[in-house]
Amino acid sequence: MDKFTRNYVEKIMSGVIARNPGESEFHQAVREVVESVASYITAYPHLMDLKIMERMVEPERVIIFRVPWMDDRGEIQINRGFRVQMNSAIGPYKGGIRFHSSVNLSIMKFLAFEQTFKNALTTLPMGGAKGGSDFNPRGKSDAEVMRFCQSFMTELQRHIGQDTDVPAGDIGVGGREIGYLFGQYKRLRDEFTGTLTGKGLAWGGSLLRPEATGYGLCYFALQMLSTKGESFKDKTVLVSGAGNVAQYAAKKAVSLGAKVVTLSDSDGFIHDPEGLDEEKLAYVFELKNIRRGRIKEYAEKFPGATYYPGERPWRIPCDIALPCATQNEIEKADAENLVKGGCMCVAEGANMPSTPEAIAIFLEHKLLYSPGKASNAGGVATSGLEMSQNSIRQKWTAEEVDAHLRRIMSDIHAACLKYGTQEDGYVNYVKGANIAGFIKVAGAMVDQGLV
Ligand code: NDP
Ligand code: 2IT
Repeated sequence: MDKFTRNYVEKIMSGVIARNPGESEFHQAVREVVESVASYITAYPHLMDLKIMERMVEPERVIIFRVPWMDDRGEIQINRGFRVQMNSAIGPYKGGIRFHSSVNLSIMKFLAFEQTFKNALTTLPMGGAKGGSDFNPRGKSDAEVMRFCQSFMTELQRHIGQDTDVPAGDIGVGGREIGYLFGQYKRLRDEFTGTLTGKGLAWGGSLLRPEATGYGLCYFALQMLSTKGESFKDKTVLVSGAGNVAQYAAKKAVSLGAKVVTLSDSDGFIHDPEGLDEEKLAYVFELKNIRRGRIKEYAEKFPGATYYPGERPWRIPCDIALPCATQNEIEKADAENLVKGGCMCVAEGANMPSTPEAIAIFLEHKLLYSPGKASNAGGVATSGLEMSQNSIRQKWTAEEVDAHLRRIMSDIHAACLKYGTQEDGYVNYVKGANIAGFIKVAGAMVDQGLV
């Protein structure tokens, strides 16, 4: 990077840090994108004159609201709700809702910022947004979750709509929560529209939306592996998380011939050296989705597996790592362990699971490494397909949706190769994804004038 471009990066970053003090996750996400696209921007000075990057880092709208609700004991609880509408240059705002005790404005902004570029990569017309609450669903009854969702939607409904902003799930928000949110939206607005995605199959949902992020991740990783003549066959795979993305990533990896040996949650991880099979996967689906249990129960059920409390999976030797839990779950020492353990490919299912120091290790050792905004885009892409089906009031078959998903993941991979292939042939997927996403959004912003 030349001096002029380096100065440009630091000028943008000092502005972002001054205007968003203490929001470290947001700073981290912005820096990664700005460092990737700065050389492109300084080569096209009109993008500097139009202050495209300065506009991209300022959300179009941020909504913060009180969410009061009553728990099962009759005690009043107050949570904070968020919706960050980051960028609508290429379509209505689109992005998930996260319910987790760690949710704050920094996390909402980083996710909405990432979403903007991810959605651009999907080839579909969707802007970027994210929402959520510091509500912790763990240990709550169905009735408490329902009352919380109804209160959350009572405020959110005035800011969303099928042509305005279309939320979906994320951590802590799955089919149950989308159901309660949709029911309240429909009641308040008296309209049955595709304003939320991830809906149930009987009421507007798309086949394969639950599977889409994990399946799409494996389709993308397969494309990465095939650049080296490799596949999932007989590979040892580490998966982190045990939720929606992790479950379907593990399922697809197993069906492609891999041996998946770990899963995790925020309390620890399980290592099953024999690998998950159909029976074990079915147990995990029942444990997590029906009983809402903890992953340590896996090791009680299958004695060949060991539970490691308070640890992450990354020190287990592997060929492929699929982080599918949360942001910054792979730190520098974890990345070093992965390299030491023989890992050749890290494909992110979660959003920003690797710290900048970890990414530097992957790039230095020339691993196949893809950022979440490229490799986990299958989820939001299939949300886009759900919106299409809602608009034309039709329902596609699983085969049709899967064919779209495969094509989209392959197009995203091609875009990464186009903008990320270095002179020595190494593909920097971070750079590729960021530049490809940026070009689309920036072009639309230029066309639409100063708005
Ligand atoms: P789920 O709520 O279904 O599962 C989340 C999993 O991650 C759980 O096992 C959870 O464990 C674990 N986890 C959450 N927070 C932490 C934490 N702070 N530290 C360690 N583990 C944690 O969420 P999803 O599977 O939907 O989401 C997982 C990741 O994928 C997130 O980064 C999300 O943003 C991303 N993503 C999701 C998409 C989707 O379609 N759902 C699409 C694209 C990306 P515990 O039960 O202990 O909290
Ligand atoms: O991070 C993500 O892409 C999601 N949580 C899915 C968003 C969506 O609108 O389907």
